[in-house]
Amino acid sequence: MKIEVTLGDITRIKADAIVNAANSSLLGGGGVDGAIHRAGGDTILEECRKIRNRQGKCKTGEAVVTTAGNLPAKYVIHTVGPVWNDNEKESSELLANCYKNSLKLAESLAVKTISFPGISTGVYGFPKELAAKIAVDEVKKFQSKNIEKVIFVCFGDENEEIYKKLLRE
Ligand code: AR6
Repeated sequence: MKIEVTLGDITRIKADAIVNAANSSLLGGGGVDGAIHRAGGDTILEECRKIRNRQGKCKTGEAVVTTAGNLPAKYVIHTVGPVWNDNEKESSELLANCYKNSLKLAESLAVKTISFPGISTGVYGFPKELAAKIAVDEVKKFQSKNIEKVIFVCFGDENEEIYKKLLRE
């Protein structure tokens, strides 16, 4: 799998699947979640509602998929990151699960390209360097037949430098 790092708004990045840093309600919120629902349109929320009615809330670390509405993608994979709570081990495992479960779902949908935001690194307060290390480790560990490219989309120079440094190592 090729790994790319890019700076910008994830709603504008072309990829088969884009990952959303959602919350357990699956009914939208601020940050990247708000941007995805705004740019993608109502069909994403409608599908999220159906998933909610079927399975209830989405647990932390898990992932569900909807269509991508008006976004330049086929799917939005919604995953719920952990709120950083100083229990580094527990938070790290949960964040790793977000990447693992999103990649598994993408793989099952025969996705070739997938873009990730920095899950949990906004209002959920996860330290950015540790989050990027977990993201890169999980992608490198993942055995894929279908996924050709993973794009880490950074929303600020600081994050971009963190990923680039990790990928140089
Ligand atoms: N494109 C790419 N990255 C973005 C964008 C964007 N358009 N907007 C923000 N980011 P956050 P979380 C970055 O807070 O910490 C929501 O209300 C941002 O700079 O969106 O997982 C949900 O509904 C940061 O690096 O998500 C949940 O309630 C990263 O995306 C809660 O926030 C994640 O920031 C989830 O919190």
